[in-house]
Amino acid sequence: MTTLMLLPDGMRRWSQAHGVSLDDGYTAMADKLIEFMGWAREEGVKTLVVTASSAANYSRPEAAVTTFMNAFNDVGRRIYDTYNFDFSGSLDLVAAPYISELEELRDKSAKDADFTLHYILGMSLQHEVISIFNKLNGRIPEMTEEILAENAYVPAQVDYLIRTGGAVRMSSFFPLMSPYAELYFSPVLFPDMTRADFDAALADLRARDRRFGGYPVGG
Ligand code: GPP
Ligand code: MG
Repeated sequence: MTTLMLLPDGMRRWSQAHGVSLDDGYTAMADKLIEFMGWAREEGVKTLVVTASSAANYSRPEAAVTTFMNAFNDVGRRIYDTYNFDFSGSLDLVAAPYISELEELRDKSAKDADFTLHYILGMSLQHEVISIFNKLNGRIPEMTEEILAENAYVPAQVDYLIRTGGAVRMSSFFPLMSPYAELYFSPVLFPDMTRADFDAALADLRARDRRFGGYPVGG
């Protein structure tokens, strides 16, 4: 029941390196994401959480925001009848037509599929905590871990997280309820990712000694 979270970074640099437009770079991302889903599914991943944007990404020029939103919506259109699809995040940051389409895709997606693609849009721990507080303020007697988990942007405990693009930081993509997610940082620009890169990431992640804050078993 592995939950894998992917931060697909590096499309602007990939476009520049190949002398193509940002639109073409994000088209390459969309194709790679579909390929990546096949790999993940083959490896037993049940839920793939993809960070489609951070809250800060919406401060980019409008054309750049349109480019990445179009690419992510396009992937949704290409997979909804094969996989279950869902999304969450700081949805107030996202233009209404994108949200309406994603809602439509979510509702008609293959609910019985054994694989779920889940987008997080406008990811930001600060926005997340503030929006949970504002949504529930006055409606619950006290916050509990269960209520927090039900309202968190990332819908499941993340086992493994892969960030491509070379940055060794979480930016605002940390999954609130997954303190023991194992992190893997790849230098590869996402559109260049190969099956061998994916296998190497997974082999590294699977070899980790996961203790969840406890002592080693038998130790
Ligand atoms: C970033 O590529 C990708 C997105 C907008 C998707 C989600 C964001 C993440 C950082 C995972 P980019 O446009 O930032 O390319 P580069 O890193 O080359 O500037
Ligand atoms: Mg980037």
